[in-house]
Amino acid sequence: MFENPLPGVPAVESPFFDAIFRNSQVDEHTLSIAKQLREDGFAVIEFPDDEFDRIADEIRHDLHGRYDWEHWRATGYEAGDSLRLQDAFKFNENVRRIATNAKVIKLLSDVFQRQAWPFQTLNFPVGTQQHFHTDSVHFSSMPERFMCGVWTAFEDISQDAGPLVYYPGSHKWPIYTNEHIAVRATDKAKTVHQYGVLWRNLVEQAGIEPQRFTPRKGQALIWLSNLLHGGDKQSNPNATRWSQVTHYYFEGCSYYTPPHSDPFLGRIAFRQMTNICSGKPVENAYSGAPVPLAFIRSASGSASLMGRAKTLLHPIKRFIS
Ligand SMILES: O=C(O)CCC(=O)C(=O)O
Ligand SMILES: [Fe+2]
Repeated sequence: MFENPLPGVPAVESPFFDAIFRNSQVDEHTLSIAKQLREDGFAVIEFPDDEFDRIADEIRHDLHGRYDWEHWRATGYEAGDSLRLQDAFKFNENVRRIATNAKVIKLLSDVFQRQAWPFQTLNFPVGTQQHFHTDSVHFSSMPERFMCGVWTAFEDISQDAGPLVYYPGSHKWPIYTNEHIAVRATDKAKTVHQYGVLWRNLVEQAGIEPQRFTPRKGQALIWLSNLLHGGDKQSNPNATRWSQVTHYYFEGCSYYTPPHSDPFLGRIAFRQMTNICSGKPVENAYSGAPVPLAFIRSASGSASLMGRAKTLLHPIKRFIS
């Protein structure tokens, strides 16, 4: 029996991928998704819920009145803003149902070979026009890469609606944090700006082109934490792009926000996360044991312990040109 010498690397991104999956019980479909994620950083699935169509329609109907459409049409659209509703699972059972879908959670857990749990939902009725970024900047883990997103289409999505864009293969690049771009957490404005500069340069240097996700209703795209992705320019102001993203972490990690952290200055912006399935807080852990609360408090210091997952960096309002 193969004993994985790197349990702190997601199986899907491990140098021991072949040996891990040769010995695992995963089915053909799961293995094929794992291979696509490993190679491209993303994979497309049919959302595994027999009642998906009805649920998607109900969510659209129920959330419609919660967005400030008037303001968005007047100024938001031109400014590259989006309409978004964070953590609607707290009051909408269908949003919760999508986020806690047991088949999706099993798929992710099999692919990473660690238990997945959802921690945040975002519901979008229109394109986000959000600058491309890696989610590992917003939601990181120690060890790194134990996070992913599942983006699900609630309607057929066309090119003019500002679809999701992503750079296949970019997940294989290193994860860059403050020390690499020579900034400190205390210098917030500069930090945000410099990550954007880095991403643009990385893409240019690699000479890779983005792909666009123009799915049918019910298709979902899974991305790995370091895949560069964002929202394309919405060229048709009347188009909608109803969708839900659920972000997942995996158990046995510490959860933190790198741009707000300088570990070598003793500052770590820990997050106190809640598992949407259980409604319970999840302990920050390191190599098999919990991180003491006193340490979390002192390391978080001015970075302040996050009570819940939030998008901490203001999305950079610049669409992909
Ligand atoms: O839907 C989009 O345009 C991007 C969403 C995104 O980046 C995220 O949820 O992590
Ligand atoms: Fe993202």
